Amino acid sequence: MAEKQLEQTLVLIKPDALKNSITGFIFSQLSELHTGARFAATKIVNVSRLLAEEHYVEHKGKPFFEPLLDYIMGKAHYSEENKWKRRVIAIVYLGDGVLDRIRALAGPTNPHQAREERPGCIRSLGTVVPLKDKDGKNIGERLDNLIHTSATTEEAEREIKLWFVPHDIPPMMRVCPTEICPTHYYYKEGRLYDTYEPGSMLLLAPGDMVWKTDLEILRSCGTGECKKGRLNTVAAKYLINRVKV
Ligand code: 3AN
Repeated sequence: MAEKQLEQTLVLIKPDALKNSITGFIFSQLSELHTGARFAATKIVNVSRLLAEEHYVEHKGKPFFEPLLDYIMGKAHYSEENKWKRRVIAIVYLGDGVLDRIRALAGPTNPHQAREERPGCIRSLGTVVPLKDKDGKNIGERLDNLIHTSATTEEAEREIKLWFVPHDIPPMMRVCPTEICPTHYYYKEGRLYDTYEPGSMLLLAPGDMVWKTDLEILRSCGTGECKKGRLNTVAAKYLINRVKV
């Protein structure tokens, strides 16, 4: 009998939830008792612009894109003086039906709508912040909705691979295929190198375990200038918590 594919989802506890100390409430809501979901991985992340842009790539170009980046990077909730507090908690959950169950507990994207339609859901505790341009003209809203949760199986896979490396997740809890990296990869300003360049960061070394798709992207990039978008989907993760953001 073929082994059953485990269902996985990514949850981000965003800076407004941390600032308002409702992390415990969220963990409790998402507990195995309520959702059947089991923790597979968790990490505290100082979100870089690179990672934020990749996470919200589908919203690039929309009027709320820049405020959305400031929000997930913690800039909207923590001043420059308190920038060390800017972080999110990223969690991988596994279990039957976790995508839908956790999305249902999170509730609608817009906290006003959440309060109206699903009182008591997590996002019903969020806020909607009006956005104005420098002349005071209304330019939309920022939805401070406390948590992110993957929308589909495909999105969960893309997002988990963006935030986590295989060894963040116990081997029996990994859903996506892995491969052993046979070579060195260094990264600097959107370029890939196979030997150390001054100022570059080592992304991978021979023997490292990586997502199969990461290696496919790195191989297709070759060295030097790469189709930036694709390289950044891989580089963003290996730079997590390695450089000040
Ligand atoms: P969800 O987080 O419910 O899956 P998405 O993926 O459509 O919703 O949007 C991701 C994030 O982008 C939302 N959590 C919200 O912060 C922001 N966002 C989405 N739509 C809007 C909008 N119309 N105005 C402002 N922010 C938005």
